[in-house]
Amino acid sequence: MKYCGVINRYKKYLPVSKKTPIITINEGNTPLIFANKVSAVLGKKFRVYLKYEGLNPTGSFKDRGMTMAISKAVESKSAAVICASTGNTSASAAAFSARSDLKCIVVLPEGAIAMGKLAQAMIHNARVIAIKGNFDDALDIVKDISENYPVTMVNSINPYRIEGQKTASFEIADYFGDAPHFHSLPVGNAGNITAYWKGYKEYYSYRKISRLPQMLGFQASGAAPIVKGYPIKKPETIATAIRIGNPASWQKAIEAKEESEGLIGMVTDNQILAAYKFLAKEEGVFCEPASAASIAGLFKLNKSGYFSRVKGKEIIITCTLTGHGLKDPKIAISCIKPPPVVPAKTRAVVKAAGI
Ligand code: AN7
Repeated sequence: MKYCGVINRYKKYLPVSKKTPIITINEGNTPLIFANKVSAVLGKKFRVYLKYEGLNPTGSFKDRGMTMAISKAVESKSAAVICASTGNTSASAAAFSARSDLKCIVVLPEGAIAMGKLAQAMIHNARVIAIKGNFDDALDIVKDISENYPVTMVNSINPYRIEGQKTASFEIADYFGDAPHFHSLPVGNAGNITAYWKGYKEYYSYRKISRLPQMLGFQASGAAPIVKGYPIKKPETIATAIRIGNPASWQKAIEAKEESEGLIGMVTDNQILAAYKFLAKEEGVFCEPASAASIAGLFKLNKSGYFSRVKGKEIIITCTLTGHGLKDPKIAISCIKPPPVVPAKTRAVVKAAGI
């Protein structure tokens, strides 16, 4: 059967009708990759799978929610959409707007967006505005504008975003024929953990799965308002995607944690980078730093003995790798030594290669 994006595939579970014009770039249908070496770290009975959302058309999970938000914006005859973003939302909003006739306005924190994401928003022809403030300031402004001007907000406060993003849980459940035992993912504005939990709960209510996973969400320790219990005025982390001090879906994230008997924890930038490099070096999977928080979190929990209490023969853990590594080439390059430069001679190359 030909694949035409998440709305076509999961229409039954989404608030769309025959009248909804479906704006799609064939998002979704991303691979679940078995992570042999991550699993080995946790122990024999653990099977860790990576939901590689970096393989979406704009390189992040945001496309799942954006196909819904933009389709509904077009259905309601909106002329323009607006979002605040740490980068990926803007890249996705710009791309889906380009496919429709929507004007796309993007408000970004100046100097805090990974280069790939900024390039995407601009090449897809969004009106990009950088503010002298952080993501939380940008979100406040965008809320204000969408309440007072005829523009549709496409941040994850827009309920259609969450609806689209929940399809990632459906794909995982369809793959295994049931839910995983644990699901780990990074938490920024907390839209995605909200969406995944909603998806799993809906599938459970339709009896498509026989159990619910425990949700494990991870913030960066310099931007961990939910863990600390108060908004962070000046969030800081190398994982710019999740550099958020006052998440919009804060309460929903707490519900996901409590209802699923999971947890929301935090990982340091060093732990994030270690997991990021581990995935690249040991699994051949390149994700952006924020995405690696899901694996850094697993490693941290594992060290603390969290998984040793888990009963069962085979424990399936899925981890969302939310964005592609190429989004943030600067970070990758800063993690490695520059290559040696040698004379243009076979002998010199052989020697430098250590053959
Ligand atoms: C790679 O693009 O908030 O907890 O404005 O880009 O649903 O916010 C991005 C968030 C994780 C956190 N990983 O997801 C934005 C934005 C990556 C991300 C998150 C983001 P949420």
